[in-house]
Amino acid sequence: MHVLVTGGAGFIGSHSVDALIGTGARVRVLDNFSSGKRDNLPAESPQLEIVAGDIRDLATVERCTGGITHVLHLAAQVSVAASVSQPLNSASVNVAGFLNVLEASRKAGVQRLVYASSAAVYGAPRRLPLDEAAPTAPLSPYGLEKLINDQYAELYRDLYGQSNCGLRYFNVYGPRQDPHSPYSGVISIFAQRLRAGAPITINGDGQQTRDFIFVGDVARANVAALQCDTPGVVNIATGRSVTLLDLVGALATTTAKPPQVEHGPPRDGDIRYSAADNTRLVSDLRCCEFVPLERGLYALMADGGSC
Ligand code: UD2
Repeated sequence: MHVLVTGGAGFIGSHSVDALIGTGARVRVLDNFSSGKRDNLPAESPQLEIVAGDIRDLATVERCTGGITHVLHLAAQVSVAASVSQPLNSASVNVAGFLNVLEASRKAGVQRLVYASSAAVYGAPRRLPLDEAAPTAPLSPYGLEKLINDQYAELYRDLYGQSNCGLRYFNVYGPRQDPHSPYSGVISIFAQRLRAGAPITINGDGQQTRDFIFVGDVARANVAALQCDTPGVVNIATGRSVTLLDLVGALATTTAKPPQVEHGPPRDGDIRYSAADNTRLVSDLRCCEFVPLERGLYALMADGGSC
């Protein structure tokens, strides 16, 4: 495979690049380094080429798809909050930029396109667990943009027979997730505060549930999705949800001192319970083993360790 990874210097992107290089693939990263970091990528690899550029520029994307067999499209405006405060900018990256990648991939005759969708397309679940046929009702421009991606991808399958697949990531955690960014997940925030010996704040009673998946598992799923021809959308989750209190308990086993826990008010618009049906991930992408939460947290707290 000769794979173009857009957003390859980011959190999920850089782990996917590592996994792809591990399979022997050649990789071309396209990243504008707005949130991605050069340091996330291997210092030197004959298999790796890095292009600094923006997916909003069609000519750049077209140049980058030259000679490419597979595309993993992860570049995005990933902040839900920023999608609310700056919807035009968000759509320019997440809709127009996505379309550039879709169209350039089609014109270049790329064999397979895999792109990042999101559990945000489901909004507040009406029934659990969420399978891919669950009703979609995004609560933010970000969620809507990802849903539009799914619809465009389906249209390109129908119109042009393009082989593509959208991955609906649930709560991804692991090394290289930036705890300071506005879209930081709760685990990266808690890990950073525990390392600093600072208290952690649980929003509400801590009984809310999430499906936390280790980034190494996500990278493996990305590679598996590139290597098969499964169409449509696939939930990327472990199939096991835990409460926030359970999460704190698991984190406590990785630290010498018990964490100081404070409770704040529930977060506005917070989803109470989330749980994923990952049957398609297991049966179609054949990803059936997931790093247990305790082990993933240990790797994270050991700073940058892998599982
Ligand atoms: C994800 C998105 C969020 C929004 C939501 C829609 C991320 C990081 N967050 O939120 O922007 O799209 O999905 O479904 O992608 N929490 C604490 N203390 C903290 C931080 C968080 O208690 O310091 C709680 C938070 O209130 C929530 C849980 O931890 O109940 C998980 O929060 P999250 O932001 O990691 O993920 P999620 O799924 O709520």
